[in-house]
Amino acid sequence: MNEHAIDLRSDTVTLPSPAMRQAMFEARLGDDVYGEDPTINRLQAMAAERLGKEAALFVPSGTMANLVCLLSHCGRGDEAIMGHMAHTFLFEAGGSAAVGGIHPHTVPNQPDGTLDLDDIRAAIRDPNNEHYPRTRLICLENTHNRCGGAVLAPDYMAQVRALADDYGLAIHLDGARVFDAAVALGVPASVVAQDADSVSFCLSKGLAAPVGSVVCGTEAFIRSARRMRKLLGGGMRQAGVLAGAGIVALDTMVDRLAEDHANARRLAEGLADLHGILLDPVRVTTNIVIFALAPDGLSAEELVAGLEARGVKMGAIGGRKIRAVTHYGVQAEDIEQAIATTRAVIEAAS
Ligand code: TLP
Repeated sequence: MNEHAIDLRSDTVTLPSPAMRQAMFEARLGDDVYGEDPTINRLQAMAAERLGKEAALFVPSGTMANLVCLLSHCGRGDEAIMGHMAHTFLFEAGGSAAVGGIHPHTVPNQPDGTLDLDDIRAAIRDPNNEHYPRTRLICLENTHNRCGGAVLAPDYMAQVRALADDYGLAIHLDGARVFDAAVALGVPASVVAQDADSVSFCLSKGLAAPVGSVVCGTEAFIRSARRMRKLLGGGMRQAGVLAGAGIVALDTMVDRLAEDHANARRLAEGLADLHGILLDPVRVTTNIVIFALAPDGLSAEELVAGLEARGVKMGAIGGRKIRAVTHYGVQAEDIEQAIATTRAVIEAAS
């Protein structure tokens, strides 16, 4: 067995590279609430440029990034349309409702992460009917976490944009893994984000920075997001120590995401060959592998416990499903080890 645990629970477990630690040590700092931290200002300018937007804002987490965006787009009682598997709906503690009084209106996520255009259209309210909340926003997620890292294609995004324009709605893109989408599509991240009014992305997932996310949009939108960040307590003073790592992440960690995608595909192929694992490897196009266990075998919790006892970590995500995520801390040989260990746990139980 490898001496180190092979941790496939999430790409959030990545540790900063030596170059990031050095950049953190050397970062020039100032008070960012005064807008005076040169390292944060540089990261924000880089992020806006990469995402093709006018301006950007550094925030502590992906959760806060999405929340400042929703609070900037919607007032109390306004409605935001989102997928029933959206991270904003499932895993952000209901923040937009709790803090912003925003009414989430879910429509089904298709297995490829999209929302059916007819479902979106049917969810949009008649603004002249006083019984209804006012529809303001459509939220999309790219790549889509709970849909197995699925990538939304630019032409799908363009169709949602046209629909949103017909009804005067804004689009927010939860792009926590937007660079994974860009690498998988072979396009710049600005193309992935071009049809969204606002986009959030995480530095602390596949890009391996220790902390931080960035919100991008128009100058006016970012002024509002900045106010919302303050309201949430997310103004962080000399946070250039964090942004320094973020700059290195943008400079050095984007192209290597292709390695994570190859590792995820290999993991999916290896797992799909095992008895009792239900998985179509062709659907794995980025760094997330979600598979199900056949009804007559081990439960997800049992398989995860068996793996952990042998030094491989994956996440049971409800029902008979398990998630494994590849990242900077996982090498090709770890993937072979993870497949062999999964085979051993399944064989030991049968
Ligand atoms: N996702 C985490 C968990 O919360 C599930 C993970 O391990 O994948 N948007 C998307 C699409 C995300 O996947 C996540 C985190 C977030 C937003 C929130 O980011 P953080 O954790 O920085 O608040």
